[in-house]
Amino acid sequence: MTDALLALRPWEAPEVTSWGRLPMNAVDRRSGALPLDGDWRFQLLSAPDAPVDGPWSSSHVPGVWTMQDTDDLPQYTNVQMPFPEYPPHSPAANPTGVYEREVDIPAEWAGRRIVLQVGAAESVLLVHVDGRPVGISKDSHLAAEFDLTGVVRPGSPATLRLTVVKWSDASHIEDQDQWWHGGITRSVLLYATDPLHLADVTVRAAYSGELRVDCRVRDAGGALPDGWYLAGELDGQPLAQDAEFDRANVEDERVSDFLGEARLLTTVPEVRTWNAETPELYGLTVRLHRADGTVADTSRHRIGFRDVEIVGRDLLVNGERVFIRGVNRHDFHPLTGRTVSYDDMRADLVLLKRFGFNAIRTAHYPNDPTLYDLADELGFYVVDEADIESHDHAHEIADDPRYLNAFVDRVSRMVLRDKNHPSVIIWSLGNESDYGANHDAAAGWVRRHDPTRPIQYEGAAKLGWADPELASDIACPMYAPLEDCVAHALSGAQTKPLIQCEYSHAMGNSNGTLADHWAAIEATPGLQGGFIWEFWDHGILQHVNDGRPVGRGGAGLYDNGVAAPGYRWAYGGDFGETIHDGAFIADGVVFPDRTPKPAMYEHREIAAPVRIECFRHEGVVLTNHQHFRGFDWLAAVWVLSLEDGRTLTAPAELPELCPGETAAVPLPFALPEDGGEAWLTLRVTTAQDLPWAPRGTEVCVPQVLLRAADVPQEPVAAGSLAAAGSIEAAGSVEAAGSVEVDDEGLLVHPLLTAAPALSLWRAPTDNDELGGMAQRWRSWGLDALVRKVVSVREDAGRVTVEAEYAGAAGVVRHRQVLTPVAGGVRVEEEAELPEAFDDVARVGTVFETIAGLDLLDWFGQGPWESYPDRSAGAPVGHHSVPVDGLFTPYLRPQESGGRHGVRRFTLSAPDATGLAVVLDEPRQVSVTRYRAEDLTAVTHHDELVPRPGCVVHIDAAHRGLGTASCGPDTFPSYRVAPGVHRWSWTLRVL
Ligand code: IPT
Repeated sequence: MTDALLALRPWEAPEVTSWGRLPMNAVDRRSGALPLDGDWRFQLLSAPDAPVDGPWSSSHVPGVWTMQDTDDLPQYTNVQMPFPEYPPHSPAANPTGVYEREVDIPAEWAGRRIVLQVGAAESVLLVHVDGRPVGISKDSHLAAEFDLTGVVRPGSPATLRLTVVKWSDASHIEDQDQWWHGGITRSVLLYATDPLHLADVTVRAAYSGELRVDCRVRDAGGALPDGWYLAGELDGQPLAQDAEFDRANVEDERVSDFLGEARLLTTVPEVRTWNAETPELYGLTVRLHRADGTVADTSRHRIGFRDVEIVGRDLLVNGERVFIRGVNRHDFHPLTGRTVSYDDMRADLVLLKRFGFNAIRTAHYPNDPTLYDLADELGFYVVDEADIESHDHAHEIADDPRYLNAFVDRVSRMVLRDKNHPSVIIWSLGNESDYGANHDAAAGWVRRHDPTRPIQYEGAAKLGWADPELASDIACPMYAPLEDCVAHALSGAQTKPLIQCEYSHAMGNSNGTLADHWAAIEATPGLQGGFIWEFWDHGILQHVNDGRPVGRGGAGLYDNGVAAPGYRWAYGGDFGETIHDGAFIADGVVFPDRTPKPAMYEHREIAAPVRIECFRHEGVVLTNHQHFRGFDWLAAVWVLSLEDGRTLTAPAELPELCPGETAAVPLPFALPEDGGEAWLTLRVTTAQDLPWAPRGTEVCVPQVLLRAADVPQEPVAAGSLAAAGSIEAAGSVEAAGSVEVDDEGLLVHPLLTAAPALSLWRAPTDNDELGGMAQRWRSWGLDALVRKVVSVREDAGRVTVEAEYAGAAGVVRHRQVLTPVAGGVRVEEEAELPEAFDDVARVGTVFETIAGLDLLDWFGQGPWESYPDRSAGAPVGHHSVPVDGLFTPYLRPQESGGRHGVRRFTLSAPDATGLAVVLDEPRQVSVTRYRAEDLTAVTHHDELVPRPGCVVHIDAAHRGLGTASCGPDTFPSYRVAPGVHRWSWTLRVL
């Protein structure tokens, strides 16, 4: 017998968005339900209509089968679809998971309405109970509910079968930039209600304290009995009901199960309002009472009082133009794929709070419902995005009437689910799906249903940032050049808030110019922020030997961003996929184990609630850079770092400042007259335990220069090198001893295994590769320059070495002047780059040391990795990090581990022997175990073999990181120009 559901072939019918599925609503049924999570019987079929006759294995629910014990493995594509069929078609080979289990329907549910909720299944769900067809659902990231009342018998077992078809018409509108999986990704449960039940609750809680709660009731038939009433309470205080139920017209027998609606109203005096800084919540309970006063149904909510509106070109929360310091977040876990636990989500948000983020875009689908509870509680502004991305076939689908239902269905179901969350401030119609009538239809639905929030859609906004006709209230571009944003804001034509839905692509070693972006955003009315792409590096933990995903049992097999030996973080292509998009999936600000990348520290500082504006004779000028609160949640300590090695600390008293206010506080120290360059840092921490940070958690480390370094003394070298000046800030320059060079003019030194040589290249970052720079560098031959010594001259102990470094597209002239100084050698260098080398990676020195020098101490920016266009998060000070801890393990090995603004450093062994280097001025330095070519020779971090010694780079100039893997390159001011570069440094033995 043909199965009725299968006979519909719903996987090839975009018009069919569901069948037998209950309307979405905001009544939370998670408590008091019968959980059905756990191991289910499982068969993976080759196609949805293949017979279910194989042996049963088992599969964990919630979970994706692609990360469990099947042959259907994860596959990563970005824009391209993983199969060639055009919409609405799907491939004949279509993995289909059949999940089965028995459920004992509680006897006490007799007479009640029994509902099955499937949290999420991708991409088509077919439900059978005891072999009978019950329903169909699509929309992979929202729950589906089915009424089983007439299908199951309380007190008896029932067999549930959930069939999940992986590929369908819906896949074409779920073409997000992420791994493709199949399975049931969120919890499954059963619950029971009275037949007459709360069908939906809609809360409007305003900044003024006004509260309106609209409740709908339904029954499977019949009229609303007399005397039933609704009651509610807010934090224990009863709410007034404004009127009787407004009943539906039930005279017409054919009228649906909708019975009526009622409203609860109140105004809370002196309401504690909600915003992302002080997320005050109230507990709302709504009860449906029978005529005798007993409770028929209850719905509990945590609500927040706040307003969202657009006034002019500003998005206002509670009347304030708030900055949106956002990130795009997928539901992701390296062991479970798309299934995330409460603890995981909480950890995500706690980390984001600690690093200054205040907003999340739920890219590119509604995230797990718990995420919104946590956003309400911890304080985030959420752009809630519908599960629509038709990237590969965007143009065909946006106006395809066969997909009209799906667009409206997905957007409206998201709104119906999430409308009561104070955190949700904007609805997004989806991502990268062109723009068509289907979007306007969905936008129309939202505008009517929820006029309290703006909508945004990048695909519409890009047709005209100021165009009022388009279905986007926000100008929400992705990866727009900063100058375009500023120009728009200054043009006089801006009509909508400009908040980039994606910017600062965090792939590999990236997020260059973030601080420049924020300087412009804060200085330019009309610019309000954006959402970094993205939170996660989606590396899946994989066994190296057999290439299988590790799955749920892998906890503990990674640490500090690195997989344990024998494992690695898989990216596109690592599961044998032929169609894939490689490491483009590793583009987050955290590693797959949630270890923050250095860019997170950059963000934290940019988002600092306390700013040091400047140091003036009257003291240190501080600003409260928040929107809603003072400094009472913060504690602080002053730290004075002197170049000579001294560090002084003093307690700090933060002034009472309202948001936006500035005040000068006295300098906490008498600045010592000696000691050279002096930096004052305010180390700001949490003053008490917060839900997202224990007391004492560092919040920011703003800094101000109190005294600049002494001006270098008289030049010492002859000729054009003189311009480089002395590298000695305070030391003597008298010649001492001699310098030894070999036949090639290369320095011979007992602590060096490779002599100082010129370096113009770095292991290309993802930005360098995808932005085309790496290709140019290779074509110029920068990765394989051939050195030829031209002359070696000795003059009074000083050796001058002239050399040429030849690449395919030009020759670089290089001169080193080696002067013996007490305990070491001063190296003065000059390199002249031909015009053809107009944008190189670096100009500097590279040398290698003997093994055993395992600790780097430096005075400069740190302790985090920093680069010329990403150095705001690294204060100047005395830092000390083991060499092995300096390298950042980006998933695809690349330039990594640099430190910006280094003035001097030592590399030492445990017995304090080693070397010391003093630089002529603050320089980019890196000390790692890898040569640039070591990093480029491999594709994954686990393949790297550390060298025993150190590879040390001292750069006169180093190209910024930019974000060119997707978006703008670094600014011209951070690029390395051709022509003459000069630098100098002194090497001494400790
Ligand atoms: C943009 C996508 O919206 C996002 O999902 C991700 O793919 C990002 O880029 C890059 O990682 S689309 C891009 C083609 C601009």
